[in-house]
Amino acid sequence: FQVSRVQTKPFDGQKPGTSGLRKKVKVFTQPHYLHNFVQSTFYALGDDKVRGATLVVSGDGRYFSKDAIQIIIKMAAANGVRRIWVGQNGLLSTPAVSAVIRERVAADGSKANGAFILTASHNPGGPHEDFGIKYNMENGGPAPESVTDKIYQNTTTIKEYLIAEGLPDVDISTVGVTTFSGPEGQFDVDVFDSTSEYVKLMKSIFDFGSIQKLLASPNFTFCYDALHGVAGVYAKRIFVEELGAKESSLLNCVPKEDFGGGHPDPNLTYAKELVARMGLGKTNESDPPEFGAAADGDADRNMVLGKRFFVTPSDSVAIIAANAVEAIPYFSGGLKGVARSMPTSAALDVVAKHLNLKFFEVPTGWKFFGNLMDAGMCSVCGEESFGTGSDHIREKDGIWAVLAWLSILAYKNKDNLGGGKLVTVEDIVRQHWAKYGRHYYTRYDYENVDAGGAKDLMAHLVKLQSSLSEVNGIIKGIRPDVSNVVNADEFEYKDPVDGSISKHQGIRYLFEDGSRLVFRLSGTGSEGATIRVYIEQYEKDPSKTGRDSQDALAPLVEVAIKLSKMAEFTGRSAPTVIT
Ligand code: VG1
Ligand code: CO
Repeated sequence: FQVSRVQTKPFDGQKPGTSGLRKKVKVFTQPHYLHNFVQSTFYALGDDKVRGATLVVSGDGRYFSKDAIQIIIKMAAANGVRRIWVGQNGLLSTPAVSAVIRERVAADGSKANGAFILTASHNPGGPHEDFGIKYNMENGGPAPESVTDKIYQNTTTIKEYLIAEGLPDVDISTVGVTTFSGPEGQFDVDVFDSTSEYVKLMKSIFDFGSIQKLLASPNFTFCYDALHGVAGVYAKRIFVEELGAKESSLLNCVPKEDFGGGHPDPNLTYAKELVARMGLGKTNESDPPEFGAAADGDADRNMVLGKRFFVTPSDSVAIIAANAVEAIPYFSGGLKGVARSMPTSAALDVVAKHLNLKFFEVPTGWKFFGNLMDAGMCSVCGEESFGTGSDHIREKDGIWAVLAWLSILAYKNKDNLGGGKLVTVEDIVRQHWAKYGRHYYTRYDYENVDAGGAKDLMAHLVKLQSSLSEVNGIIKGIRPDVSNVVNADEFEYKDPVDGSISKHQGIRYLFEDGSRLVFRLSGTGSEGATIRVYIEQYEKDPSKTGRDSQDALAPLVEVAIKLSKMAEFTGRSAPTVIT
């Protein structure tokens, strides 16, 4: 093949957000748009990291992925990349990409240097919805801000990109290697089974035998909803073929380019079918399964449900951390430390204190956990946004979280699988609250609000922080039964490993009784702005941990909405989604 140099001009707004660049498909399919971003990434990595490199290119299978993969293959060839690895049909979950980078070895012993992941994660897909792309590094984790800043800089000055236009499209539906020869020598495209590395890794972490026994037990029932995302591929392999779950326990496990028209976000609003089946919907399900779970489009998120019971993600990571050493062989030697993102509830903090573990609070987004893990300081981490994971890879991992919960259930029930009464998901959570106290928690999302109004709201909240007595005066006027704000700031993080500083990571109001209000603007949307309000209250008294969470939090919610002047700034009287 020959290399062409194509003239181009910068596009505005190619700044990667919390997790890559996400835009409407019609934006991504403009001539040169994707090309500019990919070339800017190659420039940011530098010639010595690109020439001769092995790169993974795949994603959640959303609309435009197949075209994007062919474009990236041709550009990689032109930029001197040695080989491209593609999951069969272009499918690899985000956690599987991370596993492939860390585990897969080419015939000549090379490993992958990085990956383009084609996904907009939990955002809907299809010709009128979202596409996305992000770059992951050699450690399997998202590119750090130093790299994404460089990529963005390059997109503002780019003049040309390189592409091997004459290279024929590669058949990515069939496993096998296709070899080409270019001006700099051989170039390979290796299409491989999307599941093999990932399944092998999961088997090395969990005791599949004990999970198999749990799933085979007559009194245990199971259900998994992939929301037509890429998780379906892994769910079939792992839950059905490896662990013996019934095929009928899988919902929406065929990946679709438009996620069947749905919103592939595993929460109580969007995972409607699962929610109904688990007895949490409006219809009255007579006998819901004991355990249910869902994933987002790229399978890095998870929602865990028990029979008629919702597990808050902030509780989920705390419960996994509290039980990991006993229930999961990978952690039998102990945990190196735990971490959560700032808006995630402090349930994990209490476990860390109790178990005397190193603990870290990082900004939103998975990239900040990677440094801690590479330095051997953190084993288990999580976010309130349905993200849970560990140092087995450098991404959050939806299937891993489900296997972790199944392991805990298997461990707690090892003596009563013959037909006795099971320790349920709900029992495990309630016992956890009884021991550690409960962090009532909710998040209100105001999606696609006017960007100017959102900015003004945030500015208003920052300005208020300069006088706590004024803030407390306003709060007393709204709800006299809410405690006093004792500290208010914008969260700033200094990475303990590389010393880098990330500012403006969310506005915090911290109360005397441990309650918190946090306000952030989302960095993953593709239209307008999304305001997230995180509301948390700690209850230590075991006789008071069983309340309905929206009831318990009602006073703080009212304060959050009125203090921020939500209605005035956004014109919204209610959030789009409550989790
Ligand atoms: C959201 C979540 C954040 C998560 C990120 C990527 O970001 O809040 O916790 O890490 O999505 O998740 P934001 O900036 O919109 O709040 V995923 O599943 O899109 O890779
Ligand atoms: Co995701």
